[in-house]
Amino acid sequence: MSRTFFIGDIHGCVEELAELFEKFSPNASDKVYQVGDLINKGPNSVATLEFVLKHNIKCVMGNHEAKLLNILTKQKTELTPKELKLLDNVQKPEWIASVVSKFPLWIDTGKELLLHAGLEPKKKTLEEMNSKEILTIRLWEGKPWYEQATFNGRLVIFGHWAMNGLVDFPNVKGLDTGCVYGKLLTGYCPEENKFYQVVAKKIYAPMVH
Ligand SMILES: [Mn+2]
Repeated sequence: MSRTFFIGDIHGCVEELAELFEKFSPNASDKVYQVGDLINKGPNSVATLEFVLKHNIKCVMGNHEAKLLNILTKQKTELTPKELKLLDNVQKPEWIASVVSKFPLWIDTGKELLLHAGLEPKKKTLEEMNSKEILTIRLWEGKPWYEQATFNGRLVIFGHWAMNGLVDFPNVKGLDTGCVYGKLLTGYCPEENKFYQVVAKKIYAPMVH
């Protein structure tokens, strides 16, 4: 039986990504996906994307990829200090942009729905949802979005919420376990109903929002 593997937020932690990938050890018929936020904050955004391309890992857009794409549409003089910092944190921003601009906002495998932050409650279709919410939602009216939204019986898989940590309910899995903050990189295989985890080699960035 072929397996599916979903990987959480990487933020340039390519060594931990390689270790997690090795732990899962996909064969040729297995499919590997990633929840977005591959770049920025951590040690090596370029090597992370090279790894993803080499191993045919299918990724959705994260808010950090979207931010970089937005930054590159502006003049340098228009950028905020935070935007300049992002640009400074990634090597080869133009090359990164050419790769991540192809990432979709969501991937529907027919069994699982993969997106970066979550679903906007009270909307029936993904097309109706605000893309900003898909990329950044955490709370909706003061409560986690996943207590208020489901999607056509799919297992919804998301990242983006390192402070909240691992989310493990039958219909929803949250995979951002803060690797770049010195915690864990997490993957999930639905066929095995199993989480795979790797401990971060160090604290690469302080946990702030
Ligand atoms: Mn994010």
